Amino acid sequence: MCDGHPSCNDTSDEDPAFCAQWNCTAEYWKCKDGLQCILERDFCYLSYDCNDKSDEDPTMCDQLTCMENEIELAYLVVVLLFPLYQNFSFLM
Ligand SMILES: [Ca+2]
Repeated sequence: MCDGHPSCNDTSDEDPAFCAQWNCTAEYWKCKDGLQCILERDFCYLSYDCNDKSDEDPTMCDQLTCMENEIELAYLVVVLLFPLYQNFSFLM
């Protein structure tokens, strides 16, 4: 359905008018043109899956990378700094 690969013999599942109304199922994202659903993990994956190439849009992908960095930073604070803080209070 709306993934660029016709599932029906008459390709009606890839009809642009239909796909524009279609909500992607879980773990699928819509391309910017609203006509295709592609797997979430195929976004920013260095290969074009959307016909309009919106899944590799550098502006959007930069933001995604930022989000991941922030999650890693939060993880570092909890995993590394919190035990340090605990040891430090212990020494006091
Ligand atoms: Ca991609």
